[in-house]
Formats: sequence, C-alpha cells, structure tokens
Amino acid sequence: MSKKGREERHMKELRDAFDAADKDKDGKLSPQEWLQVLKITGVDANWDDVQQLFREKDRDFDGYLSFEEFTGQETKIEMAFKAMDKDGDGSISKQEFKKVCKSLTNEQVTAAFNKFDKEGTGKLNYREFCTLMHSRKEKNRKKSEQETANTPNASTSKSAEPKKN
Ligand SMILES: [Ca+2]
Ligand SMILES: [Ca+2]
Ligand SMILES: [Ca+2]
Repeated sequence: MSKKGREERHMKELRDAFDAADKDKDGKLSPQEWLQVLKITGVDANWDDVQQLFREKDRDFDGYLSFEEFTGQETKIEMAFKAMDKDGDGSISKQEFKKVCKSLTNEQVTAAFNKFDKEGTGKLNYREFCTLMHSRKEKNRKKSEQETANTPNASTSKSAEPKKN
C-alpha cells in the first residue's frame, strides 16, 4: 500500500476511534469520555493520566479535544491566529485584529481587547485569543438557539443551562 493510502487508513481509524469515544456526539472529547475509552480498551489509566493528556493536547484550552487536537493536526484556532499575526511576534495587536475583522469599529476592537487582554499588554497572546474565540462561538450558538426556538415568551435575560444537542 502507498504511503498516502496508509496515512488515509490511519486517519480513518482515528476518526472511527474518535467518533466511538464521542458518546454525546458533540464533536469533541471530554476527559470523562476519554477515560471511558481507556477503561473499555483495558488501558490502565487513571484520572491524572487523562488530565495530563488533555493538558498536552488541548491546545485551545477549552477543556475538550477536537478531532484536530486528538490527532495532533493544526486546529482552526491556530490557523486563524497565525493568519492574523502578520508580523509573527506571537501576539495579535489591535491593528492586526482590525485587518481581519473589518466590520468591527475601533470601539468594538478596543472593548474586545479590554475584555480579553488579561495581561494588559495591549495585545492578545495565543491563550487570550483562544478565550476570545470560545466566547464568540458560545455567543453564536446562543443566538442560533434563540432563533431556532423563536418563541416570543422565551426569556433571554436568564442564562439557562447550556442545552445538549
Ligand atoms: Ca463529546
Ligand atoms: Ca480543545
Ligand atoms: Ca503580531
């Protein structure tokens, strides 16, 4: 078999393993899901081992492993970060941010930086950038849930428990 063919088969095996482990089908592995897999496959692993693995592989710090993180591929957030970091200094300046998010006003960019620039450097480092991306995802998800629900009586002020799909 060709090298490419082997790689493809390997990827498919990983995909199958990932899907089988992802019990709640949310497209990512929680530490609990991974521990289940290890137990089923008879690997002698404990909670500490799992947490250690997640610390290494969870490169966007959301507490889960996406398929890319699971297989060690570059994640979407890493690609976005690299694309934005034009001068390659490892952080996103307001100017760099503005170039990509053209629809945002200066005020909105400043507000976002004030919120996510925890270290107060005036730039977003990779970790801060991840936090920002997660919060945006969360917001989009909430918005689409509200649109789907489309019930006039639905209270939007209360922050309900996140729904499981
Ligand atoms: Ca899952
Ligand atoms: Ca992750
Ligand atoms: Ca930069």
